[in-house]
Amino acid sequence: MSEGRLIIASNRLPIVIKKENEKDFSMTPGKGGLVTAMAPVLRDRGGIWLGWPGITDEDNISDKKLKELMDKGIKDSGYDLEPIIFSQEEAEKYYEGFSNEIIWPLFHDLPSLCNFKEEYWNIYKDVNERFASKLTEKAKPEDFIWVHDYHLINVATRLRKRSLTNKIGFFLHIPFPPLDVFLKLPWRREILQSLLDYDLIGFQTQRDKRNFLQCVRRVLRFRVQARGTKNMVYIKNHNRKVSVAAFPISIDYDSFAEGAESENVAKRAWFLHENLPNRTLILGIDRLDYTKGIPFKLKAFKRALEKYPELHKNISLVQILVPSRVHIPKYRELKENIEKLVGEINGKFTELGWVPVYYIFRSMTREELLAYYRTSEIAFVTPLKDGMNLVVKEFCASNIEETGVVILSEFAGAAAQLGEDSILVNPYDVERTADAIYNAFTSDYTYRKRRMRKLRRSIKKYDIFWWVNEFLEYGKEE
Ligand code: GDG
Repeated sequence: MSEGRLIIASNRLPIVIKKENEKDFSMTPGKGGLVTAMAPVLRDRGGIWLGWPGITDEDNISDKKLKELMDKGIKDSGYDLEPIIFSQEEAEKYYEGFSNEIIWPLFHDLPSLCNFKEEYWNIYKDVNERFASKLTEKAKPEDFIWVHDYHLINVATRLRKRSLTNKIGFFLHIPFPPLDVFLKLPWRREILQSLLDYDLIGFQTQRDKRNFLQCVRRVLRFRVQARGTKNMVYIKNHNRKVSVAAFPISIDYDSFAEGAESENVAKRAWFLHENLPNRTLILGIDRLDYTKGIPFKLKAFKRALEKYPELHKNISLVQILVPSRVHIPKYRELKENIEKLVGEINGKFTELGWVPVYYIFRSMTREELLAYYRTSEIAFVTPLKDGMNLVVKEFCASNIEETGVVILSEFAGAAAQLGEDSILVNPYDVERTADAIYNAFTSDYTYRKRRMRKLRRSIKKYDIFWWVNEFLEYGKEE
């Protein structure tokens, strides 16, 4: 690969524009790990980030206003933003439809939640074509194009049709399902063929990579060639060689560790402790999503209180639920179900001076989040399936006293890296997860210290900067 610029395409831009009223728009710059990690590379190599700023054509933003907000969002960052504004129909059928009602549930092994509609697939391809058209316009032949996630799987196919010869990489942030689940997708051949139009395909874990390779072998009957290194395999797609590897995503470890030590976070953490004295806090932070397994988690907590009376008055679950996709009926139902379970637990067990579950339904500032991470003794991370799960890594990085314990679902991508030093659970197994809570609660200091040190060391070593470099290094290989 050449040393050209880096061109990133992702569904969302690293800024969000929102219509406030008839005349006004607001702009919030993204602060996630991906933006932080990409920023230095984009600055060094120069580049462009393409994506959706969050508004549709019905919001009627003027070109001038859009440019003004874009410029403000990336000021002095050394790269450009290229907005793709969707129509209302595209937002509904490509984003909410194909991406979130088909790929998202299917790839999380929940085919019964899929709404397979041909129309969604057609609009998905159209939107991928729009990204490809913009990329063709902007990319020079030596630039490396890095496409992110399940919304844009079809982009490389569209670029190849336009005879673009750039090296193109793709990273899937969510899991790749096993063969028997993937086979249910009506467009299974097209999706696999689309992925094989990339030069490099990155998955979160070896599990996802294996699932993908099995689908390629069985559905397309392609040969898969292992190379010398453990991680990398090649697939011959006609006259091109496609590289496939696992790259577990991570966080900006230092910024969490340093943030947790800051005075403001320490003050907030102290305040939380003051209000909840002599109590072990077990923390869950999840986006409102059925893949996060929150009802099972609550049932396990309830079961733990039933089985182990010594937990009464000595432990509280802080469950932070971050609003997401709330206009979709399935998500609203999930929220109601969660709130009903919280009500049941608190109704049954609350005593004077002790509330078993603190339930918070809103977004947090980063400082608040860090204070909860720092104050809690146990992380309770039990998704039914998750590409990686960054919350667990953030909890460990923020656990500067190194005495925290992690209860982790074996179905989170993070389990491959952190499983050995966590208490692993099958989230569907309420009885054993309840026991895991008790074990975490009663685990001794030396045991906690040893394991948390190892967890933190591993997350520090393989941080988000490692991840970006690793992917781009592989991208350079011939
Ligand atoms: C997808 C994959 C994969 C959450 N609430 C607040 C807040 N957050 C931040 C957390 C964390 C992130 O959001 C959530 O990341 P996860 O990894 O847990 O989950 P997804 O959003 O589903 O992400 C996942 C990830 O992509 C990366 O590849 O790990 O498997 O599903 O960083 O801190 N941040 C703030 N306030 C909140 O209220 N500030």
